[in-house]
Amino acid sequence: MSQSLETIPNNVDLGSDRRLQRALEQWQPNFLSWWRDVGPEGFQQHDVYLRTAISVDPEGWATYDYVRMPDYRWGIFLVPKSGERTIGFGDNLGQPAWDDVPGEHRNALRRIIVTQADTEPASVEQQRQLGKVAPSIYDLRNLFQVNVEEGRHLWAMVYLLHRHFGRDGREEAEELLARRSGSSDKPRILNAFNEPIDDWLSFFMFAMFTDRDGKYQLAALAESGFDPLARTTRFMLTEEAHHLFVGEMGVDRVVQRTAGLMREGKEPRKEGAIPLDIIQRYLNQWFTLSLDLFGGEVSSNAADFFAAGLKGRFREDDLAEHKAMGQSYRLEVPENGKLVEENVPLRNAMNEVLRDEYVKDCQRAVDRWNKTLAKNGVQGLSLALPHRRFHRGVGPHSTAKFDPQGRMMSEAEFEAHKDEWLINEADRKYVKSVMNGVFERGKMASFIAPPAKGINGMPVDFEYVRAPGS
Ligand code: BYC
Ligand code: FE
Ligand code: FE
Repeated sequence: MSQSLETIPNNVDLGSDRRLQRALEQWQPNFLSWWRDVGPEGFQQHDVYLRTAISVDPEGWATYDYVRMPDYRWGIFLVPKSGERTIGFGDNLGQPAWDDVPGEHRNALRRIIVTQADTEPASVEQQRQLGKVAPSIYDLRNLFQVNVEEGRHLWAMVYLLHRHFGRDGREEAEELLARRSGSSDKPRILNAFNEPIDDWLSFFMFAMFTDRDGKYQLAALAESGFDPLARTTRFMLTEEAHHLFVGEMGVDRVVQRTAGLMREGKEPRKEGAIPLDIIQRYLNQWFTLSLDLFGGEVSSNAADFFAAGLKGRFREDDLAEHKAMGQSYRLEVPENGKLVEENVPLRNAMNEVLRDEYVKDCQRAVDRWNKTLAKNGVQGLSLALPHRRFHRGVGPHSTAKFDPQGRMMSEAEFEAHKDEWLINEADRKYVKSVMNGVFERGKMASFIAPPAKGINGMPVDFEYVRAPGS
């Protein structure tokens, strides 16, 4: 049987608020049927060695044990209040942070929370078919770990909607279970969350690049003047670190396998590994889809969110000033077929300011992958981030075409080269052909090197996922 409400691990004193309890009690069975319908396919009765958040104590916030996914204890945890927090940026700088939603910011906050929330179930839906073709049971377990935690992130946002947004919040919480990734009539809100993820290279790229957008968005919301949002996103970031690890190291292991074969003078394709040019196209595709998630380069929404104290910058505390007034940000934007310089008021460029931090972090990971290539004796070949103007679907750069170096080109030129730069049909077909489920302890699929170590001190060949009755 699934959890009852009393067993929801939480540090928000759920038991004391009858109205909230009722709302969550109604939502919970709908969540579980959503999970059964569109959650991970085929492994619901398996025992999975999962981490479960049980408190906010940095020393012991999680336990590890075998759990069947529908029995996972999706909890609600907010980082505890520390003294009297004040708003750290914008027009309300220095005023006490809000414990409740100020009327004038209600719509904006609801929109931010719903947008954040929508990505969590979306990603679970996108990844639901991956289990069957997992490259190892170590990876299978990591996939499910990410999936259940995205489920918990949905709980975290639904708690805010139920607790602070009344009937509107309850309606939004239902809608979060009604939209579907990739659906034509009820799609998920943000574009990257409607893209298919049906092979593990896409999954690793997604966890690397798209979950990493999550890290930066959550970090910006962790600065929020709406204190419950700040405290819940802070705790979400604790879990997020593992998702990013799964992505970055997953790609690294794919690269390592390919490089190892190249060093031995072998052709990666002949060995069921993934050639570097395909890896590069997957990187190009997922990096640019994820760049779009930061919103337009020039955004009055972003300026309003910052001014109101709803969404700050990455590590706002480390910055020298917190008003972002009287400053500008230099952008190059396409206009009538060429790039022109524009000076944008800094507040209107907040999406781009956050994207800058993100791009730096992505570059660090690409440098790591290139080190892996070099360590394996691969000379003269490397991976690279494409220019941030390339293949954009949101913002001014989406109005023109650019190559991966950021040079503007005609639509026809772009079309002629598209298959060299973005995932093409042959790539998809090939990558799919090497996705064969490997479920023997310690064994790895042909396209990936084993991880350096296991999970929670367990060996790499630990039985991370157990079939029912075994
Ligand atoms: N797709 O003013 P603009 C995560 C819309 S990931 C489709 O530039 P704004 C996770 C926009 O809504 C983190 N539409 O945008 C990862 C607006 O529409 P209206 C998720 C888009 O508002 C992996 C119009 O275009 N969290 O947690 O400044 C697994 C003009 O846009 C897109 C958040 O996103 C797009 N990509 O910025 C699991 C945080 N981008 O007003 C989980 C909350 C923009 O014209 N969200 N539009 O109808 C936000 O802070 C903002 O909504 C955004 C957009 C940063 C996303
Ligand atoms: Fe998440
Ligand atoms: Fe995540």
